[in-house]
Amino acid sequence: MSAPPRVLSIAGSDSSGGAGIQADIKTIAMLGGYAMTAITAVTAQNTRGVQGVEVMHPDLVLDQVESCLDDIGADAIKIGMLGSPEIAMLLAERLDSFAGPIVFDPVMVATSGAELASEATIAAFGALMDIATVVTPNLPELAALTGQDTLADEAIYDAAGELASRHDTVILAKGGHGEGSEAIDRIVSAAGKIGSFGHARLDTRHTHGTGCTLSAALATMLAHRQPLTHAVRIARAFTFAAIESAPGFGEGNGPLGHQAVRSLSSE
Ligand code: PXL
Repeated sequence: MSAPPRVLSIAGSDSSGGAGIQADIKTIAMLGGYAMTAITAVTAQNTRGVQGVEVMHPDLVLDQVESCLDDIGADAIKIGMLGSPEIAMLLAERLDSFAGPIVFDPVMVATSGAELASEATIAAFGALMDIATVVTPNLPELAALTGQDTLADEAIYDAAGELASRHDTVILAKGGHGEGSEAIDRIVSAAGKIGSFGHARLDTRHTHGTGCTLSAALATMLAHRQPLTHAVRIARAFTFAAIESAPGFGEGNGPLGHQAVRSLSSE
């Protein structure tokens, strides 16, 4: 058996196991990758909300990254919750020389509504978008990153294109927070539209960790050396299947059912 592709997740810990580092490890492992982690913040959290947060010292975050890259190495990196602007800036500097794909999920708010990034941290997102291969904002995040309150459907491509050009990256604008019966995800590079994927909107409150799952799945498929649009296709299929397999835990926005999804990487 050949060695699994190595994926480093740099993100926050979610004690309830639905989002953040925990969702990433489950996703990476289910898709045949080897998961490593650098924890930026520890949250006390459940399906109802976030009860506490402690952000790691920036040096310890960087030490975790260094420990992984210096010895085992990584075929792809996923970046999620950052914790502080200092952590964001240090990571941008350190990962500028990383040769593999970097997926940056610009996490701002949890599904429960809890704030996961301060304004100062969001202001530092630009440096990470500059070094990212793909950035995966949802619609509220895309609006915020382009200085708008909300985004009409017709404005999504332009906003994503503007962001892609400004940071010379690819934007996967996730449509899950939009209106209508179909959720449309759009992929745009600095050179223009790459494609779009639609899926019937799923009517469920169990979506805690959906963004983390999608970005970790995308990083894993890129680590498997899949071309970008195919990697997005598999990552979406995995995420939708995990939503459909949600165990129904908790009184709020429950976790996905990562364990129920098998062998999508060989599809
Ligand atoms: O899905 C956003 C997210 C990212 N990181 C952590 C989280 C969440 C959502 O709850 O808890 C640690």
